[in-house]
Amino acid sequence: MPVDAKQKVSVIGLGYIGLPTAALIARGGAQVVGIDVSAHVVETVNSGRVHIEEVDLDGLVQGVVARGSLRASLEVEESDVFIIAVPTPVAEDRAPDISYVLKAARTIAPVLKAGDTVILESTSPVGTTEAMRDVIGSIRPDLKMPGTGVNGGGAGDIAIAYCPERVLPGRILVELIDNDRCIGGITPRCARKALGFYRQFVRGACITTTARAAEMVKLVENSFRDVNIAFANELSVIAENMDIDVWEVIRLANRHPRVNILSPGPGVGGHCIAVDPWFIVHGDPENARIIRTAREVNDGKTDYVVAKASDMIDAFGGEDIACLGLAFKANIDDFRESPAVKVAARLARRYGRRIKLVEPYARDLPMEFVGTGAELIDLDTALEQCGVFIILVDHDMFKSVPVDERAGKAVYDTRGIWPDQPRRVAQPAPERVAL
Ligand code: SAJ
Repeated sequence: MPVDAKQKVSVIGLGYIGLPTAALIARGGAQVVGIDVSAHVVETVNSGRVHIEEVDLDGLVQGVVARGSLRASLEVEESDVFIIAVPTPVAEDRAPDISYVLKAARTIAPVLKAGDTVILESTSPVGTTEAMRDVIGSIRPDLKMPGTGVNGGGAGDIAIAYCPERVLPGRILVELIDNDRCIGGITPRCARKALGFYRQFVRGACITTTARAAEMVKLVENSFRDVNIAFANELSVIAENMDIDVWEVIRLANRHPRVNILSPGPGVGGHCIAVDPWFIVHGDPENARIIRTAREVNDGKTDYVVAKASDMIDAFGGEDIACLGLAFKANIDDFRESPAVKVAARLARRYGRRIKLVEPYARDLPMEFVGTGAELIDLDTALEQCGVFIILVDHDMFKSVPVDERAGKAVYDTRGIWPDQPRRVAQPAPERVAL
């Protein structure tokens, strides 16, 4: 979709959201500068390459850099629109860390001019966009800030808004264009200004609200999913204790027209769903009871899987163990915050070289396994060599193994991908007869 070619857009932070966003806007026709603190990232992008894995991103970046519509820099410069897409991690005590957002605000403040638009996209605790406005206002007393009367206030000389990304890793370039966007202004006028910008390249509906509501919307979306996965994970433990197949129960319950239970697994991974609920808990610890418990249930599921997998491994003596999958979810090569890595690494520390890792998306042995004796092998070798299978990720390649190829294997299946696997019972060790 065409973007006003006279417009200059700066994207602060060239990560998983910033770089695809910058490249898409550049493809639309605007002049885009990507700002990053890493010289390596800046050099990589300026040479038309990418430092992150995302479907089709490499070709897109190569094209827009070659055409001169995207370049990267360590230094901010004057622009018409500034998009901030920097990390907002949680600290050890689960408190959100918005220091990168405030640092980005301090960095752009000196180059802002009346008429500019500043949009925060990073997942942020409620109130962060206003905090960013106050930081900018304190550095630029000559600019009226929208909203509260900072530097004269009123409508403000610049527009400040919050617009969360909600794209799914692996589909980022598609979803950046097709998904609906929720655009929260510090004032309604700020929201309208940001809306005009997004409408140039977003096909989905763009809906305006306040900055605080938009901040909460993002946190609520990911908490909704975390709570619902926790429900499925809790069911899976209860069903296992009752010797019932949880997958069958969920399949049948979901035939109810208004029930839609998600899938259990070895825990929740990735850098969003397992993190963002803590922003709400931190904002209102007394009342965010279900949200906190869901986090605990999902993290607890990982410990539970380690214990159950260990029981099975112990029951099958000296056999080699295949851990199927390390990615944080199916069919992607992203291992960040992966419960599969956590489970397999703990098993590797306990069982050493008996642990074989099968991950078609990994080129090398991930760091967590160095020195454990565990090794990366392919699926065929695992099927020949291993007697015990711990299924951690539902990659299509694993799902398609026919039942005769896995006959006789002992399987602990956290994703329910081999429902027809015959149960293998461990033989008790033969009693020694005293001579
Ligand atoms: N998972 C389950 N059971 C399920 C669904 C997921 O155990 O039924 C697990 C996955 O295996 C994975 C984790 O949850 O470990 C997260 O996977 P996901 O596919 O639900 O989500 P992400 O982290 O890839 O992307 C999410 C998306 N949020 C929602 O679906 C509400 C995405 O739209 C957001 O933009 C993204 O987080 C983000 O950046 O916040």
